[in-house]
Amino acid sequence: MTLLDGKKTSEVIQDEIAAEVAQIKANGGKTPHLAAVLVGNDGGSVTYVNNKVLTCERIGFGSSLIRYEDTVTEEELLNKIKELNEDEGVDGFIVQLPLPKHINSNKVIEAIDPKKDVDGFHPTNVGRMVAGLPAYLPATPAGILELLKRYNIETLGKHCVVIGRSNIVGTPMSILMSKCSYPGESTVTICHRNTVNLAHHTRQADILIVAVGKPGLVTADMVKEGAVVIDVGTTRVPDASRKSGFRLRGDVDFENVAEKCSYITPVPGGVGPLTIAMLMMNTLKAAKKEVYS
Ligand code: L34
Repeated sequence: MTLLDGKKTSEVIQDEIAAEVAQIKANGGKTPHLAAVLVGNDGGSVTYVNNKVLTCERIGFGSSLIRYEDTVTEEELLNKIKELNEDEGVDGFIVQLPLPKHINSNKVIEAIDPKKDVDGFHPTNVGRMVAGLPAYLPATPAGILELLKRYNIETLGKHCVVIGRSNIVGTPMSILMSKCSYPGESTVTICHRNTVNLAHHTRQADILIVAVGKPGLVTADMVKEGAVVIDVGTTRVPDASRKSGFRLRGDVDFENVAEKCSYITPVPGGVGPLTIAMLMMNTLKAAKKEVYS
């Protein structure tokens, strides 16, 4: 079994980006700038966004963090997005999800200029991705592709089973794994809460990608010997022995599943850090006007 080391891979990618940024600056180019909008104080969201801002600093990007109480109105948020769309200093920006219930996330996402949508959530980028046109790919699926690529994992002709159909991970992941270029060329099955006999499907998987947010959902009996297992879940569960009072758990029963796998991602230190690295990659592309000229 080989551990897919997301933390290390993320650092390698960050170093590559940092070198390119240094080059851009040395040539008198503009410093890439990412802005992040964070609403409320959800512990996970605060951590992830802080990690994004810290990573910007580490690799030489400019960054701005715009925070709102969870009482912010949709109108205030839409006004900020308009401002960020027009701000020439900002190459790309994200609105961290989830948003409070009184705000329509789809409306917020649709307000973002697709050229600055480095999360790849705007329907224009989603459509362009599906059509195989240049687009910002959502960071988590892009991170998983990058991991498969950097560990030289064969995907052609493999059966890839994706559990979860979210707009952020499951749906784009399933599309990307079926594309006709590496990593892709897989036969894809999408499972979700109404799938009958989930284990029947997961046991057919050469590559199993789990993005549900239910700790321990995937047990050893559900996994084929030699499968590649990608665990996207990062749920905080209470843990009195930790100073923080919680620990992170993936959707996969790691201890027992790991013994059966050829490759597996840990949680933490798997897909999470790569999500951040790929957001940086998208921001660099935005600054270089690589996706939209
Ligand atoms: N707009 N909303 C928007 N864009 C995104 O790309 C996200 N996502 C998901 C939630 N909402 C979003 C993230 O940023 C999930 N996500 C994310 C990002 C980073 C990490 C996990 C999820 C991460 O860094 N995980 C670390 C542990 C961090 C910790 O200590 O809690 C890990 O090793 O898994």
